[in-house]
Amino acid sequence: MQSPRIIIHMDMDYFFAQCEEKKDPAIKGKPVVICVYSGRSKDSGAVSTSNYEARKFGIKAGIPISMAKKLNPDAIFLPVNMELYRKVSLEIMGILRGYCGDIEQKSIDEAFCDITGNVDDFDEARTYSLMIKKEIREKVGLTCSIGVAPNKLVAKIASDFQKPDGLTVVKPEEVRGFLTALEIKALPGVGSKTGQRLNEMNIRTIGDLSTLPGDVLIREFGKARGEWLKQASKGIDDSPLEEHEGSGQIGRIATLKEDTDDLSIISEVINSLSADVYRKLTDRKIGFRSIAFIAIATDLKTRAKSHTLSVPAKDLDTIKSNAHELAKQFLVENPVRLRRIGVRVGNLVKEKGQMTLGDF
Ligand code: DGT
Ligand code: CA
Ligand code: CA
Repeated sequence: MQSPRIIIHMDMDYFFAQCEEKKDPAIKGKPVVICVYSGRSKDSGAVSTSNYEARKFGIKAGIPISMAKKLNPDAIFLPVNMELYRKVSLEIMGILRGYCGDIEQKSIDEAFCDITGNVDDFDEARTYSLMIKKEIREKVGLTCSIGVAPNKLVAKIASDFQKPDGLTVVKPEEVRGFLTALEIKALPGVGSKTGQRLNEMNIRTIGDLSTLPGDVLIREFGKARGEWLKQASKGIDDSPLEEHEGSGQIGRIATLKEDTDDLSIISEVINSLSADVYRKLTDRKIGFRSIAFIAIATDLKTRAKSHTLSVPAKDLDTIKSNAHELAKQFLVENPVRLRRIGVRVGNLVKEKGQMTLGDF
């Protein structure tokens, strides 16, 4: 039998509002509301998000700012500051990349990581996730919630299960039991319309949904959607990670057989990581402008050393020679023993010119 994948879904807690709390600790503990002002009149616009104190008053994403002000006039109302949130997001994604071979960034505050190759089993995945949470808390100063499961679907549901600052691990044999009692709206992709229709059919929980015959679902929702609902209700999801989503980087990370500062051992691993990265590049017919050597020392801190080329390249030799040089420099500058190392290329370019985020 094929061994299960181990997938992490990380989602930051009340992200925009938490960034603001971090920036101005004086507002922490008070209700904080982040607003998108439309500019039409003083309070026209909608709430982007709110912290958990504000949510207690019913202030949540999507409601009009005027309504939020009625629900709690004393709350702290702030305009969105995307520049700040993007900067924080970059830091967080950088930390995640240090832990995961493959990462798929889904939005500004969430990502999937495949850690199958980084841990032996789901128990170790729990410890690993705690390390990620700790590093994000210590370096960025923010909390997140993590779900660990054999696929993206269940990992996403799990990350939402114990918010904020949560960690939920669902082993393969626990998937069905975990989902059974959850309301159907916990399934990502089941919106209010599908939810309402299912409620009319007397389906309230994911367990209820899993007992419906597939052909009933297909008749009701069409073939593709009906089949998806049936599979999802059983926690089945084979969708792969789309690693490059929004990231503009391709990288591979491996754990060394033992902690070392021996350049000859490290060089060998660099060769195989470079070959992996090169394969991914050629699959997608793209080139790169920057190369980084990633080092995770025994203190588990992720450090990177990178180099930008004057012209784009797409060959294996350039990846390898630069990665070797960067590793050598790194070890001269940092007298540490390494636990994991990685090779990453960035500033990806298509045949013609620079890729934009929209290309991913
Ligand atoms: P959470 O995950 O429940 O602790 O809370 P958030 O605020 O992190 O919610 P999430 O993950 O759905 O969204 C991440 C950020 O995206 C959030 O901090 C603000 C923004 N956002 C979410 N929903 C909306 C919306 O309806 N409108 C706008 N403009 N921004 C939104
Ligand atoms: Ca979030
Ligand atoms: Ca999110």
